[in-house]
Amino acid sequence: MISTEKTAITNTEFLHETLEGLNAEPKRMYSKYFYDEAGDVIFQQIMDMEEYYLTNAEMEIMKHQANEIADSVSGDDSAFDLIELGAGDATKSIHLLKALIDKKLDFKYFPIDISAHVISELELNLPAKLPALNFEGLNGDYFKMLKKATELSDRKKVVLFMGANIGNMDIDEAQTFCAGLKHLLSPNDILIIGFDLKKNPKKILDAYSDKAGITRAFNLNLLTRINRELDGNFNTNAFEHYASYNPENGACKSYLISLQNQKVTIGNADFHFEKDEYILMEISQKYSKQEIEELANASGFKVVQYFSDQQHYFVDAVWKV
Ligand code: AVJ
Repeated sequence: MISTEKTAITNTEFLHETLEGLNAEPKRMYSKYFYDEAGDVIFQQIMDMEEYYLTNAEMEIMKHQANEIADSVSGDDSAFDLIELGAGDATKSIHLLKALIDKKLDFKYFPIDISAHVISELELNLPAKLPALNFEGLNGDYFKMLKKATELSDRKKVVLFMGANIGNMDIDEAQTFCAGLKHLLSPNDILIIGFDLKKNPKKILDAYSDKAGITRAFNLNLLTRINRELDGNFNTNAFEHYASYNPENGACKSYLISLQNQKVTIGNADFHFEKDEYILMEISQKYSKQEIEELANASGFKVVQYFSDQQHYFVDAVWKV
C-alpha cells in the first residue's frame, strides 16, 4: 500500500537525520520536522502572536501591492504557470491570485506542499474562494514537484517562495537551493521570494522568544514528536528554550539547553547530554537588500524589483532568470 510505504520512507529519513544530528558536535536538529499535526497548530499560533511581525508584514505587501506584483510577473502577458513552494492555506498568495484573475491573465496555479493534508484542504477551499481559478495541487518534495510542473507544460514559469522560508537555510544552503531552482527554470522565468530583513535586533529576538512561551512549545514539540515516532524518551521538562540574534551576521538561532546531565534513548541509540549543553534547533536568517542581491547573482538570477511593507521589515523580491 502506497500510503504505508510513504510513511515508512519518511520515518526512515526522519530517524536517520535525527540520529545524525544528535551524533554531530555540536548537536543539532532539523526545523523541517517541526511541522507535524501539533506543530502546524503551534505555528498557526506563532503567526497570530503580537511579536511575530513577519506574517503581518508580508500580508500587508500582498494585500496592498498585489496589482503591482501581478504586473511585474506577467510582463509580456504570455500564458504562464504559477508554482507556489510550500503553499500552506494560501492566505497570502490568494491576493496575488485574485489580482492575476482580475487582469484576465492566462495562468494555471500549482500549489506544492509536502503535506497531503494541506493540498486536500486547498482542493476543497480554493474553488469557493476563487471560482475562476485554474489550479492543480501537487503533493510532495519542492524540487520533485517543480520538475514535474516543468514537464507538464513548457509555458513560462513563475515560482512563489514566500513566508521567509528561505531563512531556515544558512546562506550557503540558500545559495545551493536557489541555484537548484534556477537549474529547473528557463530564461525569463520568475522567482518571487520572501526575505525577513535585518532590523532592530530586539524586534527580531522578541519574535523568537515570546513571553507566552509559544515558540518554546514549538521547539519542544519536536522532542515529543521524536518520542512518539522514533521511540525516544526525551523529558521535555529537562530542556529549556533559548533564542539568540546576532546582528553582525543576521543569524537568528533557536536552541534547546539541557538543564542537567542526562541520557536520552532513541530506539536503541543512547545520547548523553551535559548540563548546559545545547541542541541547535533552527536558524532564521535575516538579510540586507545587498545580501539578497548577492544571493540572487550568486545563484544565477537578476533582481527585478522589491516589494516591501511600510516599516521595511520584510521584502518579497522579484528575480528573473
Ligand atoms: C516559517 C521558517 C519562516 O523561521 O521565522 C517561527 C518558522 N520558527 N518561529 C521562521 C518559525 C520560530 C519561521 N518560518
